[in-house]
Parts: sequence; C-alpha cells; structure tokens
Amino acid sequence: MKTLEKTSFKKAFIKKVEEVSGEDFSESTTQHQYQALSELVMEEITAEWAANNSRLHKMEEKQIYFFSIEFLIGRLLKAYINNLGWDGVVSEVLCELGLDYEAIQAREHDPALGNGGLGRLMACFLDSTAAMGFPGHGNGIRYKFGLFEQKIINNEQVEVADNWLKNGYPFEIAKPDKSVVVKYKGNVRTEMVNGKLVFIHENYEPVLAVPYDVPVQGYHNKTVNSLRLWSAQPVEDFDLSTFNQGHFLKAMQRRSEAEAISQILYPNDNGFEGKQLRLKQEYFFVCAGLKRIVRRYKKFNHGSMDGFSDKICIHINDTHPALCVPELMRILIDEENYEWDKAWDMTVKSISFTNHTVLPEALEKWPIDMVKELLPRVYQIIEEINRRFVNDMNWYYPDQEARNYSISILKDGQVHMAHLAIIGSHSVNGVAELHSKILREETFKDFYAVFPERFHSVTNGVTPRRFLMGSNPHLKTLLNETIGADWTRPNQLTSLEALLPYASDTAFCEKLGAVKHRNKAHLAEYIKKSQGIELNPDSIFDIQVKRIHEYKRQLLNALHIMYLYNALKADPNMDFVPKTYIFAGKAAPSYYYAKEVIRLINVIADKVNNDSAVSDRLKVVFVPNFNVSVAEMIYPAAEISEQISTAGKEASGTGNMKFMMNGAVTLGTMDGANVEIAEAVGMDNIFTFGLSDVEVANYNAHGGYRSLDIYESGPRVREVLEQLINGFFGNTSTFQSIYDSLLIHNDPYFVLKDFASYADIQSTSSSVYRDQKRWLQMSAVNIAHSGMFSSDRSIADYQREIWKIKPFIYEEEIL
Ligand code: BZD
Repeated sequence: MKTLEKTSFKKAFIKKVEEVSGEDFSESTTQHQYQALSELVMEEITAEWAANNSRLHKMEEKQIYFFSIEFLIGRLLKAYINNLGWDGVVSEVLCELGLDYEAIQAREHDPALGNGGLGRLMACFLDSTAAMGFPGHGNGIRYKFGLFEQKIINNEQVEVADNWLKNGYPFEIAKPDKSVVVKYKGNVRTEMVNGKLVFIHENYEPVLAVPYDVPVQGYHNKTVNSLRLWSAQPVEDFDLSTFNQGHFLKAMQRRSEAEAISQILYPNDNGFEGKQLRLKQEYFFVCAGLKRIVRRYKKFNHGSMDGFSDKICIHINDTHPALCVPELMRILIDEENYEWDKAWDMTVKSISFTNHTVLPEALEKWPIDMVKELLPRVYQIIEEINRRFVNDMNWYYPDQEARNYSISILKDGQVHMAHLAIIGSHSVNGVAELHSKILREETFKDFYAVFPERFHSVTNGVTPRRFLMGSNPHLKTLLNETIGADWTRPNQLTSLEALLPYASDTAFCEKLGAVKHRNKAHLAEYIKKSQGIELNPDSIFDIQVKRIHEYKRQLLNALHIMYLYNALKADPNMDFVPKTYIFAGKAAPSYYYAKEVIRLINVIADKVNNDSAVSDRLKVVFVPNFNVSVAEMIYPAAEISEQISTAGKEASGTGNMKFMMNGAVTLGTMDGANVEIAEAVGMDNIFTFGLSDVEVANYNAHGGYRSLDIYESGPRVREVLEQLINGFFGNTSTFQSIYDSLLIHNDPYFVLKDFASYADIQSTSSSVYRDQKRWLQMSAVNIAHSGMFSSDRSIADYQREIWKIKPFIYEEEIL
C-alpha cells in the first residue's frame, strides 16, 4: 500500500469531483465530494483486494467464515481512510479546499444491517481479523431495507423504512456471475443409481442469490478481506412459462416472493418470531454462502472436498445460521458422495457456534411441519442427525432417557436450533465468563454433561479503531502525547496500561477532563441542533444507550429520575450535583411494553425539562434513531455508563466496553461483561449495585419476590409508582401496563427490588463526582484497563482456543 502524497491526491480529488458532478469543482455539492472521495478510496482498496483474493484462492492459510444474519457495519468512508493511513492528508487537503470533512462523511447513509450487539460484534470481528492480517470473511444478507429509522412523534416511537440503497452504495461490488440458486419447497424422490440410494429434490421453487462484496480493509496493512452479502432475485426476470400461459399476476407474484427474502431485516432482538420468511432468510444465506465456499475450495483442491475442515472454519453467529449443519451434510452426502460418518466428522470439525442469549423466549424453535415443507431434503437430514444422536445417547446413557430426549433436536413438534448447533459443531461458546457459566450450568447443562470439551468462553470485545481512535480523536491525541502510540497497533490495546501512573497526575487528569468537556459540548451542540434541547456541559452526563428491553431495565433509570424530580420539587434547596440523563435506543415495533418505556422517558423529559424549578439541575434527553454513527458521538461524551440489566440476563454487553474505553465509569449490576470490567478496574473504579445472578435465580426458583412489599415499604417509591397512573403527566398520559407489570405481575425483572440500591449508588456517584480529581482518576483507570476489551483480543482467543490457527504476531507493515 502506497502512502498518500498530498499534491497528487488533491489533483486526483478535484478531477474525480468534476467527473462525478459533470461540473466545475467550484459548483460541486457535498454529495459530489462524498462520491468522489468514496470512489478514490475504493480504487485504492480494490487494487489490493484483488491480490488478497488470489492469495485466498491458493488457500495458503486457514480461512474463517463468519455466518451471520446481521452485520451492523456502520459508516465506512472514514474507517477506510483511517485504515489506509490517509487520514492526515485527506483532512489537510479538504481543509485547504475549504470543504467540511464531517459534512462529507455525513452524506454516507449508515447501513443498518443489524439490530444491536450481535450484528455489531460481527462488524468488530471483521475489523479485527483484517487488522491482524489474516483471512476472515463475512457471509450474510444484503437487506434492501435495514433496521427502521426511529422518529419520536408525540413522545412515541414511530418507525420509518430505511431505504439505505436509494442513492446507491459506493462500497459494494455486485458479482452476478457468482450467483447461485437456492431451492425451496418441492419434494424429494429417491432412486437407486449404481447400487446407491440417491436423493433427488424436484418441483422446487428456485431463487437466485446474487452476491455483493464489501471490502474489509485491514489497519495499516495490505489485508483486504470480504464481507459477502446476498441479495435474492427471481431466477428469471419473468417466469416466462407462467407468463405465456396468461398468468401475468402469478408470474409477478413469484418475482416478489423471491425478492421478499432479502427485502427487510427483522427488527427483533432477543425475541423469536417464527415466521416462514425468516426461515427462508436463514436458509438463503447459509445455502448460498456454503455453495461458494465449497466451489472455491474444490477449485483449489483439484475438484475434491478432502481436507476441507483443515482449511475452512465456519463460525456461526447465534443459531440463525444453524442450518449450516444439515446443509453442509447435504452437500457432502448428496453432491460429493461421502459416507455419513465421514461427512459428519468433516461437518462437526468445520463448524463452531457462539451463543448470544440465555433468554428462553429468544431461543429458536421452528415447527417441524414448516421446516419439512420449506426444506424437504434438509429436514430429512436433520431427522437423520437426530436419530443417530438419540441412538448414541441411549447407547451410552441407557438410564438417562429423559435427559436424552431433552437434548434432542426434534421434540414437541419443533426443531430446536440451539441443539442442532451444539450437536453439529465442535465448539460452543458464551460471550462473557458469567454467560458461559450460565450456559454450562443452566441453559445447556445437559449438553455440558455429554460434551464438556466443546464448551468455551470468549469474552466479547469492540474495535478500538472505530470506537476510540476514530470517534474520539482528542483522546487519541492525548493518549499518544502521554504514552506514545503503541496502543494503536493491532492487538496491543493493553499497552494502555502505561497510562496507570498518570491517573494520579494532576496535569494529565486536567487534560483528560478538558477532552471530556469538549466531547460533551460537541454532543450538546448536536442535541441542541437536532432536538432544540439545551444541555449544560458542566453537569454529569449519565448515559444509557442500547436496545429497549425489559431486562435491560431502562425503566429503573426512568423511575429513579422521577424520584429525583420529586425530591428536588419537595426540597428546592436540596444539595444536588446537576445531572443530564441521556437515553437512546430502538424498541422492536411489536414490543408494546418497550415502546411504553420509550414514551415514559419522553414524557418525563417533557415534564422535567419544562419545569424551570429544576431544569437547570436536571435534564433528560431521549436521542432518536440510535445507530452506529449516533453511538460514535455519544460514547466519547459519557461520564457514567449505565449497565443496569437484571443480573444473569445480559449475555455480555458491548456498549459497556465502548463507554469504558472512552473514560466513562460504569454504573451497573454484576452482569455480563460488567463482571470482568469490575475485575479489571477494581471495585474502587466502578459503581456496582443490585442483586447478583444467584440471588435472582434463587428468587425465581421460589416464584419471584413480593413486589408489593417494596410499594408498601416507603412513600418515595410509592409516589413514583402512583404517578404512572394518576394523571401526573397529564390526563391522557398514563402507564397502566408498566404499573401492572411492576405490581400486579410481580416485577419479573426485579426493578423495584433493586431500586433502593440503585438510588444509593446514583447518589454515591454524584458525591464522588464532586471530587473532580478522584473522578478523573477513575476515568483514567478505566481507559487504562480497557485493553482486554478490544475485539482484537477476542479474535486472538478464538484463534487460539477454537479455530486453532497460528497465533497472531504483530508485524509492522506501513506504520
Ligand atoms: O449480543 C446481544 C446480547 O444481548 C448482548 O449481551 C451481547 O453483548 C451481544 C453480542 O454478543 N444479542 C443481540 O444483540 N441479539 C440480537 O440482536 C438478535 C437479533 C436477532 C435475533 C435474536 C437476537
């Protein structure tokens, strides 16, 4: 990769702008400038990409393929520029030309091809894999419409379609010549051919899968991997035979049925909705992805699949791609003529599986009839996998019939996808220590008894290139000035520990405080511009941003704000450190309760912000349309990171890591990766509260706790609860369902049970904040210990423990 030379870049840029606009440079718009810059970047990357692809064809190294139904990649232009090492020159040239680099970047539509943590994790993993210079690729779906855009109208969430491809997307390359056919429905006929039973899938409905490749550029190195996203199209533009028979509408219907498969991303996180279209999506990218991988491997291996599992790792992100198991078996048996046992051995050796949730309602279970009808041959294979598995279990554990049935793939008329994934892969991992423990001891304990060696734990991570270096340039500069730039190198983030001695250095802490203040002012400016709300950058910025879900307990935060408001009203002279509570996050459109929580937060914000008696001390903001770009602005401005899920429910969390890296102090329960954050920073540098996962489990084992006890125990909480239904927010604004959940349905997420302890820790955090020196020291310690939460470290763990490939050794390429 060449370094960028300023004069020639300037010339090339002006020329490109004129080419894309067809006008003189002086007439160009930011849209033209964005297009031109994107094209220049793509030209640079694609040259290297071709070289990488030919290296890949030679299979010099083991290849990792991440199969995921979501890749929440965020904007790419700036990330590419930074990874190419072009950032300095590009900013300088644009500045000299009088252009606004931020405005140019903002022209890029942020691709929302994911819901939240699970999809974003994949994007971080792709970034880390390329940064560490080894081949790892994504395989997913090119949704025509990404996650809906969220507007807040009359305090409520309103969903607007996300037509992200409207103006084209400059960072993808369509490869129609690499399209493959995916077959649905029909029937399976058997025939004896040369003494062998063969299975023929006939009368199927074919759909064409067309790949679009997005380059994944490594950091300051020559690696360019691929994210392959599949788009569904009809096999023929028109179903001519149907059309010729005069069935115009039917021909059109086939077309739109095919296109429907990649039309929209399902907007649910952590909730399973058993729609046939979703199952079609799952098979779609699994089948298409495996076909291409197999084709490429055979080309390299003289037409044979032998040795496949030594060269290829198929990593499945949750159970959505679990059909990889029977599909790979189908290819090996039906198309490649392997015997069952050999095919099974190859399949299990190739596939590894990450689980992302312990919520029972999120575990995928498909009705057997639906799978059978949609994927008749795949279903036969699932049945055979299950038959052999249950036989084996009954042979090895004849006295454990009940357990053997409980872990089977097919039971209660359903296909249990997690069981299929565990049985068909050599590794199962949770995404934080606590989560992995819960998987071993509860969710999958019967599997753990049978396959203990398959269970692993890999704590999640986030890419410091996007979430620290890219989004917090002032902190990056301060860190570089203080400890040098070692920490910016791939898999070297633990070098941030060199910051520890500076945590007690007044001069450093003052600078750290200044960076935070500047970032807070920047966020305040955005909020003022977009929402008209004035924030005080000297107040504490206490932030909770994530999907809205009962278990994540945004409600606890909201009720506490009501409680503070009441207290300030009751005692206007109360000693109080000014606070700004910021929320953001989307609710699944069909999740009524979560949408009520959004409405509650917005109604509280209205009340509090418009009450001049408190609004100089307490402010509440709900930032609409939380996405990767908004996130990048919010994390650097945070002082308190709210991570307050009911203990035992959040698998890991990754927002907690992004906040920490940017110097926010976690205020949270001992849940998910918060536990590891607490271990890393020490209990003096985190605010923890609430029940432990064991306490929650104990209550649940005895039917929960009695939430009315809390209601009856004190007037302060009672007042808040009554305000939900007594017209406090205006006669039309009541929140009966929330009230009922807390008091009538016995508060299943322990919101009231943890309330007192939450209020205490909130108050403690405010007291600590008064001592700015101490606060900034905590902040510095958090940054210093954030190294282990780099996704580079996660990827290195996967390499060592699961994919068993050569460990990464950092070699300087162009730094
Ligand atoms: O995955 C999340 C977990 O809730 C987090 O605790 C964890 O940190 C991240 C990454 O491991 N899960 C999701 O984000 N899940 C989904 O978005 C999802 C999407 C579709 C269907 C089911 C779940």
